[in-house]
Amino acid sequence: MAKPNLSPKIHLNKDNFESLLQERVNNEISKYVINSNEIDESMRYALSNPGKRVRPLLTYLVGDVLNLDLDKLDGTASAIEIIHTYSLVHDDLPCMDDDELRRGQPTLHVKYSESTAVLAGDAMASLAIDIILRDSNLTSNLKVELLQFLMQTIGPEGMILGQIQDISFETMPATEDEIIKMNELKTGALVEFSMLAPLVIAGEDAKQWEKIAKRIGITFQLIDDLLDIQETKENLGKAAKKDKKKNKKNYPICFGVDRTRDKIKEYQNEVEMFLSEMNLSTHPISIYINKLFDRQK
Ligand code: GRG
Repeated sequence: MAKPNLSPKIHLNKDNFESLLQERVNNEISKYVINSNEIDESMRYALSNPGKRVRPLLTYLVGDVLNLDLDKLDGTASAIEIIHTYSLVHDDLPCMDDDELRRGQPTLHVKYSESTAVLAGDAMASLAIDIILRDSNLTSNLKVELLQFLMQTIGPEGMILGQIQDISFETMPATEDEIIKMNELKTGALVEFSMLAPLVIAGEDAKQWEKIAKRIGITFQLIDDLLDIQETKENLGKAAKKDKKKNKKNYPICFGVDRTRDKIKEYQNEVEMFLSEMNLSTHPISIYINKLFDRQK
């Protein structure tokens, strides 16, 4: 008698992939924050608020293209969303962007306290690293490779550098190249990691994907900046129309909405061309990437 298949391969299609993958990563994350103390409670609060889960979805979708068993990506996808949530919690602090609303709920420091928000962010960084270290689906060599890449992504040459540039530019001028570089570091780096981590796990060449991921990462921030100007806080679930008041040097503030839209279109066309060259135009990854380019929140 044939053995029952305990881990059937999920067939992602254009109608089911988004809800299936969101549910998958939410389910994974809920396994890691289970204690009934204040730090776990505050992390659970931040992690269970309804984010779009863009980064883990990109990880799973690239993994699907590579025909990877999605079990091999669960730990990494969860770690990525946890790091992203940590960055939002710290970004919202009074000493940074000083925001009171995130994902439609009071920010963590408003709900709990500033010290809890600092510690919850720190704890999420440790937790994410620990999840990768303990992932029984990955070899030791892969864990080291992934963690080195993740540390470069989030560290003083990655997201943290981008964030400090963002803050510094509030009180000094910035060139177009500097603004694009800041976007690439503070936002693009983690998007790139999300898309390239499956290639590390699959042991495959990442050259073509690097070009795609870089453009999506930068564009994700350009769209975020446009939405800040054009949307309401009710739609976004976070503060809107704040960047100008804070003297932020983002792309639409410095170069206008039309030029920002042109820049987004230029990157979108290039990404579409790369995906088409890889015969992926009808794969869910292309559908999802187009959705990101057209997003309203
Ligand atoms: C090193 C992780 C880390 C943090 C320290 C605070 C900080 C440095 C960096 C902040 C980077 C940051 C918040 C960039 C903005 C990225 C961005 C566009 C966030 C919004 O992402 P969405 O739209 O949000 O995916 P949801 O809520 O849907 O997850």
